[in-house]
Amino acid sequence: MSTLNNHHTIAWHHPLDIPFIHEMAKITLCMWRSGWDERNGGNISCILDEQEVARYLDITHVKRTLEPAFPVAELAGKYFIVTGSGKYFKNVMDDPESNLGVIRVSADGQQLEVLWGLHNGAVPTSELPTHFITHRERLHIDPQHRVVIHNHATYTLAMTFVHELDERQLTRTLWKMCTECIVVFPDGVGIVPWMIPGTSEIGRATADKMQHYRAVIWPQHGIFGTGNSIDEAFGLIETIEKAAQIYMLIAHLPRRQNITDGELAALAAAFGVTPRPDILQL
Ligand code: 2HA
Ligand code: ZN
Repeated sequence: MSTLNNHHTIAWHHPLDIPFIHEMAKITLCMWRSGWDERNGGNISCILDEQEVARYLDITHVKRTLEPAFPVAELAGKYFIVTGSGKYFKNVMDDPESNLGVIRVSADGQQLEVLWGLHNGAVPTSELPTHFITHRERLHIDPQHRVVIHNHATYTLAMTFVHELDERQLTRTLWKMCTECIVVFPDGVGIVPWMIPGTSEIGRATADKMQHYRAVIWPQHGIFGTGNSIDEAFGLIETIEKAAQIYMLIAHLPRRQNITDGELAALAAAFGVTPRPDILQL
């Protein structure tokens, strides 16, 4: 790897010295170790600040351009670090340049400009349509939004086989599994129908849900979580997954006690969060 060292960029010797690349390598390895990203499962995209990218990479040098599935004028000029299509999360730490990419949406929104990584002709994640439309929707709602993470969280996926796929019912069940849940996702969890992954259609359906939720479940497939940072988006998925794990551990056992709806309402009040209405039965 060459060392860039001019007036605008900081000298660095290894991609893992770059904070936003190191953070992606760390989180992909963590997700793979959790068993949520078998083979090439899962994908991440994170909006980067132009100044932050320019500190480490030459943003005037476009290595190659790619066609997005559809024009993304609303994201024009934005920088993203993304996982590569078909890449294995377990390999990112050892070879970030083959498995990740830093891209910029061109000024007219018609092209993706590769600035770093995606070596050997690699392209961004197959779920880029879902990521892009989700970024667009979440940015409308929260200008601080930055991150979309998708993985195949095991118990969340298992739960979609045995629990009703009703957003209110599923959210209420999850809230009751761990005390922290209603505080972490007071807006609940959205669900789309089973659909073919990788398509603009599932992207649109997911992003429609993202107007109301920060996490969306794809039945029998996995979960999408969003947030203002990788920690926040990952923490959201982790918390939902923990609740789903508890559910799968106890669903078939007799229940002796529960967190009541009244207790959940009191908890939300104590932590200053407003739960999505019409879920708690008070
Ligand atoms: O990246 O997880 O949904 C592979 C997938 C597709
Ligand atoms: Zn997937």
